[in-house]
Amino acid sequence: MVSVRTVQTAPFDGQKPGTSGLRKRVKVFQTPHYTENFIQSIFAAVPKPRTLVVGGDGRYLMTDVIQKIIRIGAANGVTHFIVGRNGILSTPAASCVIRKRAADGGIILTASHNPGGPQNDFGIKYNMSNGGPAPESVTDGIYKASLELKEYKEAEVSPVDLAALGIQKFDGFAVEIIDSVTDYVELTKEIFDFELIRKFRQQTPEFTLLFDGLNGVTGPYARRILVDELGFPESSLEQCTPLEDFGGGHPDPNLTYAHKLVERVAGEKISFGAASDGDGDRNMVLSHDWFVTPSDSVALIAHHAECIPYFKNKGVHGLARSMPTSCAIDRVAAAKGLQCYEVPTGWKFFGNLMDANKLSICGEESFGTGSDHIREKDGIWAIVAWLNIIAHQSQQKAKLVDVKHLMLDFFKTYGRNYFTRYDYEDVDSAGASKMMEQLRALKKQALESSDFGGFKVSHVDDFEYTDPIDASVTSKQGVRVIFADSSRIIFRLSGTGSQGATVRIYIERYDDKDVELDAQVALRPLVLAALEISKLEQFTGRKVPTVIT
Ligand code: VG1
Ligand code: CO
Repeated sequence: MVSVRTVQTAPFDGQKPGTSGLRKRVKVFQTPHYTENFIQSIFAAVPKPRTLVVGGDGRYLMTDVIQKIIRIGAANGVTHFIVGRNGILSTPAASCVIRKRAADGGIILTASHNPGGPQNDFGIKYNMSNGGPAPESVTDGIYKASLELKEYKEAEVSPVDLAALGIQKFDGFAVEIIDSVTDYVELTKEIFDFELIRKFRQQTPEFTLLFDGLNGVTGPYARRILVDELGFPESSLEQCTPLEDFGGGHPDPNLTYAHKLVERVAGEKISFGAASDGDGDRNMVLSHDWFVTPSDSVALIAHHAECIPYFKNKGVHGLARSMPTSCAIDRVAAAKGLQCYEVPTGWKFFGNLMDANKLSICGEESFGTGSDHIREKDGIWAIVAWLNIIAHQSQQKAKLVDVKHLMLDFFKTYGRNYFTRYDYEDVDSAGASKMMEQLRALKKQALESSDFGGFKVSHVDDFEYTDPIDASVTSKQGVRVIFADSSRIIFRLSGTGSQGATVRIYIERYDDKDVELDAQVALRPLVLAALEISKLEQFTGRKVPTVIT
């Protein structure tokens, strides 16, 4: 057995995983013992893993932390580490590898769409043997362990060569370095009709594609799938080299941070533009004449699911969305006679439903879309799903059915759920908490007697979720103000930031007649109502949002 040393330490405050793992400034993770403490707390709280998948989005500090995980993991009973080459595994690829290789769990190193580099963010997340993020019962256990920790154990081994594919044997454990992309590409090929997409691309030269990896982890995955497998030209890829600091950018696929893509798609009249975030689980889809909201995207995929071989073969068992996500997908579920679940924000809440075979397709308004093929949201999956649908529809109609026409057709069937989200980043935490307290105290009667541009309030609550499978209850998930015409305003605080607080306001309105309005115009009266109800400016001092999506 390899020799193990025990290191004395003291607990740190605040090692509480948020919506998706522990996210802090790199500098915090560099505090002596900070990272080791958290890793040891994971091993103290989760069912003892013997086979553990390790990888991340390539951001600054990642390879150092992988070496620490190997040392501490080996000292805590892990006998087989499966690590992406050079540490690289996108979040969906890590989920895929855990499932495919029947690992006991995985540690994913990412702060997702948060900027990277020495001055920015790092993150650590634990996934269970189903490939999905640890549920709250487990993350609460990790936090509790972190508060009581007095020592950690580490195996005394020299650093592992993360670049050499194959198995490296140590005394009592082994480290297997795998290609970062292969397992994931194989799974993707089983899900979609690659042959159909290839044929469509060959026969439709006017269909142009541009994918922007935002210098996150998805570049190599996109190249293998879009270029090598589907035959799109190399020039369809932009910013597809993973960089430690994402080139200094914000690897978040939305209209604000993916502006290079947005400008090129508009300027060059590109038919299909797409982007993914730092760790590859988010996606954005647009064309030169249409921006697809994530809420509409998942609804459209659900509507057309049967043209995707995976769903054609397995069937669609149910749909779901996070609470703030627009209700477009509910309409698809109703039309297809499927159950539609509403869960709190965060992908971890979909896992139980998927494991119980009650959920096939789901999404979040925050550019997260996915299915039960894995237990994470999956950026590339969503993009290929769109290509599969476009190829299929175009074949059916014997002409190019583009993004805009797909969406307009969808609205003709279901009407349109206009949606927008306003984010106020890095606001004073005390002010943000006071604002939420005030919102929690709101009463329907009081709101009804005020006038919000003619909107009548029908329901106010702080969202609480009871998991239909294990009956666990998650409360205080966001204040909802629902109006008589089904419009909604939702207020919640982010659980992924590393500094201050981020206030999110989600606004939605349904219209079955005017479906081609500008969303900001269509939602303006509700935005004003939201600002009035929340007294946001009074509590936070902010006049304008940092990001509108
Ligand atoms: C945000 C999104 C949420 C998403 C989470 C993780 O959380 O709103 O929908 O699941 O990020 O996504 P919050 O608590 O900041 O609103 V990712 O791509 O960071 O793993
Ligand atoms: Co992400």
